Amino acid sequence: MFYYLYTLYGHDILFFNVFRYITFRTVSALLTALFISFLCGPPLIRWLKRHQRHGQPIRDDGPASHLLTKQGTPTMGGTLLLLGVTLSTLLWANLENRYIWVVILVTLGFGCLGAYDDYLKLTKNNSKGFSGKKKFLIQIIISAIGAYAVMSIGEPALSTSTSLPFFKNIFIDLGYFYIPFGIFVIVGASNAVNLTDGLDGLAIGPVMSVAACFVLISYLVGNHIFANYLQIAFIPGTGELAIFCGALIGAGLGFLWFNAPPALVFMGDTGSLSAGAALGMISMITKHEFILAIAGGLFVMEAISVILQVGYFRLSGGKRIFLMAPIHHHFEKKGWSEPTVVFRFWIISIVLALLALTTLKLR
Ligand code: 57M
Repeated sequence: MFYYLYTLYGHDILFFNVFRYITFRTVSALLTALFISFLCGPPLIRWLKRHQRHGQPIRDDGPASHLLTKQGTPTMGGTLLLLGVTLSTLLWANLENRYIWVVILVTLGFGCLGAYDDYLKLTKNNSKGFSGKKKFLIQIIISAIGAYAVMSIGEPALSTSTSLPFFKNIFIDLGYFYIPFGIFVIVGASNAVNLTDGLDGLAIGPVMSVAACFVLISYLVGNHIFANYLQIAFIPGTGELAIFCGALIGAGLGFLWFNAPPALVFMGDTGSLSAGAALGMISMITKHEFILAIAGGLFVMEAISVILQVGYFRLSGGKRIFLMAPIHHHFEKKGWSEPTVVFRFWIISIVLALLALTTLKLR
């Protein structure tokens, strides 16, 4: 919306020219989303607590400490995240940019799916929720639509391609395999964040570090001078995604204010599925899906720990590789306190985001 102040009145009112700059609008989107979270957080948490008699159902087979400390905590705090991201992006992004609408709609689609799952868990008061198969099918459908939209909007030359880190100007054209690839990226990112969200603040930290990484990547990929200098894909219009990423960081900081240990609210599948899908979508539009795997390496590590644990458990007739999966529970079982696990996983995430950014130069 503010972008229109520049296009409509920038010539007459000099100050409005500031709204043309992506950098200014990205920082403004971050601060706006943070403000929205602080404003709406307390009343939303009170409302969630009032309408969730028992709060998040806590499984009895998890770490014993969880049963003692987490009973009654409301979930679906992801609505706060989605409110901040969506409102702030609508205020600060150029709404004629179709990439912005694709990311917002896919994010909200996954958010609604997660909210329905959270609602079923609450009404049934068990951690089962929506049928896994149906949930997975809906995720595939939304992701396929998102991938197709990216194909249709994108530059024809690169619409079905992706880039490889460390290689200059090498693009792999996936043709129609781009859609299954997109489904894998978006559904994979969404569920990896979902699995990671098992300790206070654990998921939102890396979501913000990855979003910060993609603020820069979106800006560079959308700027032909920087893209040519770094010899990465130049994709006009992706710069606006920096504003969405800025809003995601701001809303994430606001959510973390209430999710910091001991959490007053959990994001729920409402937040974890949507945040992961958003990052997956942005990595596809900027043609840096493999960079997402590096910057989001913590999410990859968590998902792989589950795959290895479940696979080995089935193949070995009940033996385990980890004390408990996902891997954050393994360290809890080894005696690390919850904040210790969270802060150390954040450190890993920040290092991975910095490594991911270095690949832009190491080509
Ligand atoms: C997503 N959900 C948290 C909260 C959050 C196949 C198996 C690995 C699946 C996995 C699973 O159930 N994953 C679901 C993780 C849950 O958090 C809710 O879910 C939302 C995210 N989707 O927003 O609403 C619990 O996590 C804790 N929590 C916090 N603070 C937060 O800010 O403390 C969450 C957010 C909450 C709360 O206690 O209730 C979760 O952990 O379920 N299963 C598991 O992760 C389980 N692992 C497991 O079964 N391992 C087995 C095999 C099957 C791999 C093994 O290792 O042998 C663990 N989780 C639980 N109990 N709850 C361990 C058992």
